[in-house]
Amino acid sequence: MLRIAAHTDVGRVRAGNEDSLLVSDDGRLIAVADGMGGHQGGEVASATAVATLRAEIGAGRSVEDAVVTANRAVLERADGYPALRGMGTTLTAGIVTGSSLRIAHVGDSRAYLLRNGELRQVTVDHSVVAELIAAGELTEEEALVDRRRSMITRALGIDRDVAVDVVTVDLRAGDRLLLCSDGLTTMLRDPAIRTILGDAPTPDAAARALVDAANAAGGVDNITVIVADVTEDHPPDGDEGGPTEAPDPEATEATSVDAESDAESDAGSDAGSDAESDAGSDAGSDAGSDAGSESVSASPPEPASAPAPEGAHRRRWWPRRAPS
Ligand SMILES: [Mn+2]
Repeated sequence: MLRIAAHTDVGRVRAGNEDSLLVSDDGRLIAVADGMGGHQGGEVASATAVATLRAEIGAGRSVEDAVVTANRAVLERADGYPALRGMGTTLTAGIVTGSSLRIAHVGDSRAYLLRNGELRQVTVDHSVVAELIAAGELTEEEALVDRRRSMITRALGIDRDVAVDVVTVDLRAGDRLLLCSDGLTTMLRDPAIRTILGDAPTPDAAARALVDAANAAGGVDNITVIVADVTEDHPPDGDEGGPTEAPDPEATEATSVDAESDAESDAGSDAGSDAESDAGSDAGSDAGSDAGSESVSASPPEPASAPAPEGAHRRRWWPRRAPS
């Protein structure tokens, strides 16, 4: 089972926190979502995604089906609210089943595994820079300062169909898991994350230390982390599956861990100028040695055409597919 701590922080630049997180009461379901969109859109999108995820898992759906439903929920939430149009969110969700963690993932939030002192990213970023790195057109170093670094190639809330990556991690006692939004990973490189994660005595200490370090490095974005330690005893295998009636997303509320915030100044605009060229091919999805990876509900790619939705500042949608 997991011993979990979660922490979210507005950072030092943004005016509001558009990240959402979820830790279920039974400690089996964890998720991070990073919203995008003007006005309240980003907050609404990420909160809608995690609330829907929780409801769907509660209704017995698989984690990947729950993410597909969360996509529709974000889309439908914007219906009739022009201010919310164009909102979207990442979602990285993990559920413990038996002795493994099944992760469903869309966007550039991340899941990491720290095992025997080694840190491994177990999700693939759905971002322009990750695709360029995979294509050999950009180095990791160049990506850090590339103005396209906040552009994502997959998100919930953009299209009726969404491709969801699924990664399964076999858990071992002593493993430490990290789910985080890009507000952590744009501030801290993997070696720094590994050191902080490895040194902290408890998940709570690790979560706080990671947020503190991201803020110390600038805190230019909202920072959300969930740290989970795998302990010896696994609970009886949970039930995943078994159809039930449709859940009401409004009936549940996402767990949110509020953090002290020192928001100041203006959210500013790191929105660079707009799209050019082609985002290149899909990033390969080699999630590492003992993590199986697959993709579900893939939809055929459509030609890029529409511009990024107005108001989608900060986190930006890369319009490889025309938003419906
Ligand atoms: Mn972010």
